[in-house]
Amino acid sequence: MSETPKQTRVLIIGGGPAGSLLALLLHQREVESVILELRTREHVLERVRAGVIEHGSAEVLRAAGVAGRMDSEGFVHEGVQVAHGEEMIRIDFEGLTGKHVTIYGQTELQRDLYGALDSAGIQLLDEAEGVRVEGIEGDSPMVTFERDGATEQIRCDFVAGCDGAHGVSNGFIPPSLQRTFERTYPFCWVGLLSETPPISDELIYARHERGFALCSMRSESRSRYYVQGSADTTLAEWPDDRFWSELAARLPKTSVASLVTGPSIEKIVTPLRSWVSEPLRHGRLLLAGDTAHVVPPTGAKGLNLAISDVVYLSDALAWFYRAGSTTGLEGYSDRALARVWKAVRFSWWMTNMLHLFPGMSDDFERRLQTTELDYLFGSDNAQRAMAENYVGLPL
Ligand code: RFL
Ligand code: PHB
Repeated sequence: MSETPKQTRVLIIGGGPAGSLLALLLHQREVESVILELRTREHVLERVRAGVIEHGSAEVLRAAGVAGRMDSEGFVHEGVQVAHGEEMIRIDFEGLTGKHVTIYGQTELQRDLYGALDSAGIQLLDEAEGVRVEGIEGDSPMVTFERDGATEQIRCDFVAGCDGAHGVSNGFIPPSLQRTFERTYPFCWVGLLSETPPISDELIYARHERGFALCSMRSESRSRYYVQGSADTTLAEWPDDRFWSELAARLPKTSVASLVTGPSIEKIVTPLRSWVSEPLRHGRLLLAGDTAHVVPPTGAKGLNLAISDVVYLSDALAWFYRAGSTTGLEGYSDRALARVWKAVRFSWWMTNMLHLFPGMSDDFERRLQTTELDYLFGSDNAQRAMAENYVGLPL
């Protein structure tokens, strides 16, 4: 294990995409940082998560020097398919917005980020447990944690909380100064990864009377699929056979003809919720990514918000170190939240339009849902609005 430094400028809690990219962006601006990660590197690199990189996020990764593999191995997608029963339309991102998205697994991106941290000599202390902070209301917070059986301390100028939805940083803001907003959706997603060629060249988002389904991919020979399940479902209820037949039942017959099934190599159940905690700053503590906001995966926005947060945060910190100005830091929370809420809205819209809501016996709500799709299918303007949000609003 590498030796723990006694102090640093920015102490980053969490070595996921938000924390790793923040450290790189700061390094480019000559601001030193240290990352504390709870898990082992191997564990972080094994997590299968996001797949869609927005147009602007890809540009950020290029400017940070970590896009080499993404550009050579990722897939440029100029549109997505939206299905409703047997009907299917294409949302033409490139034609409607002049932009596209890149399909590149978060697992691969995380590998690239760790490689870049190592090349830059940025310290990532993994297996750091029990992290706690003191003095965030003053000028030099102290961070204490346990590592390799010893209690360690690092003094810093700022603490960046990037420890994801199950982290602790968000809890360092006094509850009386925090406001949280939450919507839990009454269903979850069952996800399956398989060593099979993707069903189509583009992602398919499907609404069906049996529930939502999504077809995505990781490579020419690896596919990622999701189906909506009940809120309390467990993996035990989803043997591969059931998953494949349920997926096939929810897709248009023309697509099912190209579905290649095979054994799963990974399977998850993930709940769907929207959750935002405001503000993103308290004294010298700054929050970024899933620790401050979670969106349902339907809009493919979580990773992209982690990226935009750390772009804004690295700007604010660089400004502080370059010019001694706290203006950027003071404006960070509002600037980041303005973009976060637009992604919350889009993810909520996609989720509402495409899922079967168990309580939706109400004919009025059902009609509105199908009318929303009908409108999207028939209106260039509605398609443009979806495309604009999907490829990512400007940073
Ligand atoms: P992460 O990735 O959870 O990383 C946080 C890191 O902090 C560590 N940690 C701690 N470290 C120190 N001390 C503690 N006390 C700690 N507690 C936790 C963790 O071990 C971890 O390494 O959060 P970050 O960096 O904010 O990144 C957020 C993204 O990972 C997340 O938003 C996306 O994966 C969401 N997401 C998607 N986002 C997209 O933009 N496009 C997609 O297509 C997309 N698909 C998805 C998704 C998330 C999914 N799941 C599983 C929730 C699909 C799914 C199924
Ligand atoms: C994925 O490929 O895992 C994926 C793609 C699009 C989403 C969510 C997940 O909206």
